[in-house]
Amino acid sequence: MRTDTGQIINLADYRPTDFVLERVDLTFDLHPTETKVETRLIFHRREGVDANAPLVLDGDELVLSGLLLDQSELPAGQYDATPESLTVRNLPESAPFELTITTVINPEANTQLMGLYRTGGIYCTQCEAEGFRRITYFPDRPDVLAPYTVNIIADKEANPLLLSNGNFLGGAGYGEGKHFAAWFDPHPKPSYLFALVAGDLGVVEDTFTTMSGREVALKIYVEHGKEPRATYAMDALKRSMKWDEERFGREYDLDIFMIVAVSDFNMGAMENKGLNVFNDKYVLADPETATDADYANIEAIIAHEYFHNWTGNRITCRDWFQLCLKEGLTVYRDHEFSADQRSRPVKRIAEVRHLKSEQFPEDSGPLAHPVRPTTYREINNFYTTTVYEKGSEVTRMIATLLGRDLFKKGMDLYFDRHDGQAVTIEDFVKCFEDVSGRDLTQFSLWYHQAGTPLVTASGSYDANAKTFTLSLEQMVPATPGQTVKKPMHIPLRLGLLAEDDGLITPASVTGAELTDDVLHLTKKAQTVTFHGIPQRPVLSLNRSFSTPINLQFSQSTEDLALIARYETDHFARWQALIDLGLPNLLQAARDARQGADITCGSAFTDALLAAAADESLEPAFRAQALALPSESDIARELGGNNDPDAIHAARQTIIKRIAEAGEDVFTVLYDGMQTPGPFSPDAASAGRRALRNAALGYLSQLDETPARTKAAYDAANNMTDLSAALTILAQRFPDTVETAAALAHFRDRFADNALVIDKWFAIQAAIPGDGALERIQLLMETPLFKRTNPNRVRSLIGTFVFANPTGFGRADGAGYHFLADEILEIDQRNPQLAARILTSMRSWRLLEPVRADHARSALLRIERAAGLSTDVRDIVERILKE
Ligand code: 0A1
Ligand code: ZN
Repeated sequence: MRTDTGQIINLADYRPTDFVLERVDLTFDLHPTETKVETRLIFHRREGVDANAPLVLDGDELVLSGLLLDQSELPAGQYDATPESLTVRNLPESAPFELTITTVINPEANTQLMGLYRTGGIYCTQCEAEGFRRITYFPDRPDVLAPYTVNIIADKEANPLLLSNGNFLGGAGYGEGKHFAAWFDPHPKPSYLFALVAGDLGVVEDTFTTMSGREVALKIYVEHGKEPRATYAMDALKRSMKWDEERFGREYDLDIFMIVAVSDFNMGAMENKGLNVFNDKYVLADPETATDADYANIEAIIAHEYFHNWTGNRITCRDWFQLCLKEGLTVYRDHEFSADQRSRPVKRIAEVRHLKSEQFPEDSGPLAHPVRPTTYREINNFYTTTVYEKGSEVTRMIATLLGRDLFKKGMDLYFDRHDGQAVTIEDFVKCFEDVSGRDLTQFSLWYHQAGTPLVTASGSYDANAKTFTLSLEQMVPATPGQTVKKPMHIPLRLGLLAEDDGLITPASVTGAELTDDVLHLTKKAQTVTFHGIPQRPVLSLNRSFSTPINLQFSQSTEDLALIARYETDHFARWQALIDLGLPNLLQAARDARQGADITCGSAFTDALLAAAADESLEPAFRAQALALPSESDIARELGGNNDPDAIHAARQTIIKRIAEAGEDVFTVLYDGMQTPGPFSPDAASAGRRALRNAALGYLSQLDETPARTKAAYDAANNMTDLSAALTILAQRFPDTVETAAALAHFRDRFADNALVIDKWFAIQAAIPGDGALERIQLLMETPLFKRTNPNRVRSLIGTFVFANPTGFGRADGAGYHFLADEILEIDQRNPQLAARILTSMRSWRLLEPVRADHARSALLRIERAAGLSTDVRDIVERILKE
């Protein structure tokens, strides 16, 4: 394991390599514990580089077992090899030269799942961000692009399949029960996009004919017997390929596109050129074992990785500071794809929910960093919701500022201008400046300033002057390393709603630029006057969440109720319902803390139930409306001195009040929202299931016994309904025989399906209350708990620490100390996984003092432990920093 070196990498230190890599030839002789890798690299010295400059290659836990320069041995003094680097001196001044490097690595022992490792009996690689250097010495950085030839030799019986990037060149027997295959990828790529897979897998095959008429072979490899569960992923892939042609004019560029599903993977999936590797959770689905959410995730992640072929692979990042160049843009592209495939407003609501519950806390805590950071210690820790989701929001704002046509032109220019290059955020933004003539200097602060801007708004109507005046003020909070902030360019979509009906169009606007419905807030404080307004308007602000800000805008409950009922922007309707509900939840949490009675305003319940019952609204929207902000969302909004038990009690009481007020509505929905006929994962059917299960959740609050929910469990004929019923049983009736029976039944029925057993663990890990920790510890003793499988660890330990605030945050601090023990344990094997789970502590300073003290001492225990990985040390030190 790479332990901490304390080395900080700074963007300001970037400079190109001294040597240009012309081509790469790799030969792998695969063996579970002794794989021999022969790497032939052709370099030449970059023009202008000192003739004495040595070549320095990266390594990580490597041992050099052979080195040739132009096929000849080197004298000992001409090179130095350590596990972390290979330095070669006295290289030709200008002529190209060939370096042949031999390393021997042990895939079986690779528990970090970075580099070449074994999972489920197959060989598999993960090279982003710095995994390639665990295979061979190499200039392992994204601005070194070269075409690759890969030869794979392996035992034929155990590994009938030998895959790598690019197009298949050929294969043959290799004596002694071995065979080999050769692949060539003509598209110059950085090492992080390299992939190799070998083993024995089943396949689902199809073809896609591109817009210029080329036929591409599509193959999805899965464990034998799981082929039928990969057909939805194949369908999603074909839809993604078509969509990228239609929307962005992007055509696929190899003869074959492959996806391999593996069960041990640190992240969701990886966009290796022509050979994506996926966590099997995001490939495998059938109605019996996958929920509607699983289907939607598969569709989105298949699309995301495929879209990387252009945004990430053909045009890549100059350095890892530019990660958002590929990730923010590709998330934006997959969001747009899902919006087109499903319901745009419902998709937007889901995105914003996710952004607020994951990215906003990151941006307001000790781990806050700009979308384009300028310094890092461990790049693995920068695959964050800020880089991904806020990065996507920034791209969305460029589209909002420019409008659809100019945005498309800017993207076309980006693809034309930078194809085959490794570029920066500045290069990306320049394309949009060039096509629009707009100066995006101030806007670019979105990439450089961390922290969620707070916009305060107030409006007043002057009936005599027929004007509506809107005062806006922005404040960007201080974040680690950035205390002074400049005003940002904030594009606020807005609508002036008439109280009777429709939208009011102002005759003119002064004080700010308004393009269509986008108001440009660019100063610290700005007063905007809308002229020619015949009646008092109801202002709908930040429609579609056009900008990722916190908005402070006091609106009357009447105005919010009007927006909730009549806005044509359905996202704004949902937001208005949240704005009506949140004050009730916050007050309830404060009251619960004081032991006072909890109340809930009828304006909120009325509006919520009206939306739930409104048949003109799509069921998926109504289900979203009924899902109240989570306990963590409420904690974030409370902003400090938080007591998870009080928040839980408050939220539960409000849910009960809604259930009481809406019993009739929920009964009608539960009876009426059936989805007759065979299961279909389409968005409309999924929406009906979501609404029906939301209704069941509320109804269960009124039930004295689990009978109704248990009946729903018994009647379920798909995983969405089955897991929803089991979740309600576990949450609402945790200690009943019915719940115990359902949990046992679920476990026995799906014992041989790891992805479903992950759900079984997660459902139990989320059961609130003081007893949760003991439950987790018991579950860890069961033979089904597999410490080496990241999905399993995330489903049990991850769910507990991220999604069970009362159980994890119990007042005696035992949850935090459990986490500390687990982090130290996991870190020995898989630092990336440990560091990610540790981020669950990022908001510890918002806890009330007793819990905060326990949290601090658990964190200090981690910080003081010997032999921490760079990954964990980086996170723990940032989290603890004053
Ligand atoms: N580029 C991938 C995410 C990814 C990053 C790192 C990984 O291993 C440490 C794996 C995948 C994506 O955006 O999908
Ligand atoms: Zn990505």
